[in-house]
Amino acid sequence: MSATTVVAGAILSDDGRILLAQRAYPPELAGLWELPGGKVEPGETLADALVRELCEELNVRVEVGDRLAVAVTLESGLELIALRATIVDGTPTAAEHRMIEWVDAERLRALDQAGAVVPNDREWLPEILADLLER
Ligand code: DCM
Repeated sequence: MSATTVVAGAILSDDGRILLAQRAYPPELAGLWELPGGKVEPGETLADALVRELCEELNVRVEVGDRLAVAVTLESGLELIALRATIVDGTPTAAEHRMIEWVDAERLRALDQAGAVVPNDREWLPEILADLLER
C-alpha cells in the first residue's frame, strides 16, 4: 500500500451501532462526521495502518475484519478503503477529533440527511446501513 491510501475503520458494535468521529480540521470538513482512520505508511498493510491509527485517534485496540466493497478514489489520486473492525480493548475517546458517537442506523440516516457526513464517506453508507440493520 502506498502513502496515497487512506484506511478508515467501520467500527461496529454488537448492538447495531457504528462509531463515528467528528472532524476538527480542515475548516471545510470541521464539524462533519467520518469513519476514523488515516494514511497508510510505507511498509504497512491496511490492517496494520488501521490498528495504529485507531490507537492514536481513539485509544483503543481493534481487531480488523473484512473490507467494505466500495473504494473511493479522489481526483487527487488518494484512495480511501474502509475495513470493518471491532474494539477488543479500551474505551474510545476523541484524542484527535472534536467528539465521537456510537450511532444506530436511524441516527446515521439523520446525520446524512442533515449534510453532516464527510462527502467521501457517504459512499460507504449503503453497506454500513445494511450491516447495522442485520445486527
Ligand atoms: N479522509 C476522508 N474520510 C475519512 C478519513 C480521511 O475523506 N474517513 C480524507 C480527508 C483527507 C485525507 O483523507 O483528505 C487524510 O485524512 P486525515 O486528515 O484524517 O489524515
